[in-house]
Amino acid sequence: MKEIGVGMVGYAFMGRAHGNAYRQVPFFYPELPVKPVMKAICGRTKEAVDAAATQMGWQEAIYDFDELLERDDIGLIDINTPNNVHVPMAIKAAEAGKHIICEKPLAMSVEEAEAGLAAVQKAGIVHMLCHNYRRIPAVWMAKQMIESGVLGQLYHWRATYLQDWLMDPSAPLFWRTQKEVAGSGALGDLMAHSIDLALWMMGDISRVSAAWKTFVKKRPKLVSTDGGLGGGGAEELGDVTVDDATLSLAEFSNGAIGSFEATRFAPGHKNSNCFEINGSKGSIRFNLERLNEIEYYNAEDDCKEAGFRTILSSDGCHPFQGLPGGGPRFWPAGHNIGYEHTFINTIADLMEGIAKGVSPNPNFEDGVKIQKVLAAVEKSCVDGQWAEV
Ligand code: SOE
Repeated sequence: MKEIGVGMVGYAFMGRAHGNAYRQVPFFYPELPVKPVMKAICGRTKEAVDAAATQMGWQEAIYDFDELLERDDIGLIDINTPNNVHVPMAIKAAEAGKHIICEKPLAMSVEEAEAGLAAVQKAGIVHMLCHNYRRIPAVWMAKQMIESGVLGQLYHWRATYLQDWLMDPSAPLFWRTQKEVAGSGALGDLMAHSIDLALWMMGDISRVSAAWKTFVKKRPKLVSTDGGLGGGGAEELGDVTVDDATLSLAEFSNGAIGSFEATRFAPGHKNSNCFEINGSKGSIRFNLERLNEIEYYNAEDDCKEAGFRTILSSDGCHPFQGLPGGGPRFWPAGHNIGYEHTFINTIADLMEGIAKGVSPNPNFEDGVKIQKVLAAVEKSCVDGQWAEV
């Protein structure tokens, strides 16, 4: 088996999710043509990077991104930083000839996303954007059902992505509350995932009409610099410059219409990423909090027996769940998988892509399309009008 050295930037929540995936992928995907080797993790705060390297099993800790790029034994750069440095880092990595996986959203603007795409295309490297929810077996199956015509003509897309972790008004300002670092709030952080799934399953969006709200407009300035919600306690308040919640209507090019809701202010919803699709022949619906299941209604069923059925997508016949020679990839049917497997499946497809020299979906091209929808939603929120994508 060939190997590729990985250099990962960032060690917070997403860094942990990606780091775990690199560790696990050779175990669950023994057939991979290329195996990742966890060469180095990179960040600016020495103690934190050192601790992350030890905990996750990276061979080295590096404190300078340029040093990571100089390493000949590193062929893949994994970017888990705040959003404002995604593209600048991706451009540098591409110029250094490294393959790239980057956290979402790709960029701060459409222009920046296009510059990132131009750089990876010019360099001819493999690129991927981490929208891990595509690679949930149930979600991948939903896409296959649509492609095979099970739902018929598509009429409706309905997505809600609800969380509640930022509701406490004493939670301090940090990068996710600052437009110049995050680009936007619930819009780019949460709705970006729903937009990615919608574009993938329903096709292009032609126009949107949206509204957003910031409920807590001022927060304590952050004292600590741990990159998360730790710290706070400062007397001085600063402005929250992103949306706490965004809602949007959408028209798709295929004639379907849709709605999106993304919020960090829905008590009780920890990571409730749901969608429902209605077509001429039936409906499907998905809820991340029950990620092993997809619900399906067949409009052609006999009236007496018709109803939503719950399909447990954990058998060898379901996407990602079986080994090529037969048998379960993870666990036997019904021994369910979780959040971390979405990243393991993503990294496995990235390794296949690197072996073949093909950028897996979603990649920077998809990133540009998502960014165009994000920009249109933002424009509509500001102008109070429908916005063309
Ligand atoms: C935000 O809370 C967050 O961590 C997002 O940044 C991730 O993309 C999402 O998958 C889970 O929630």
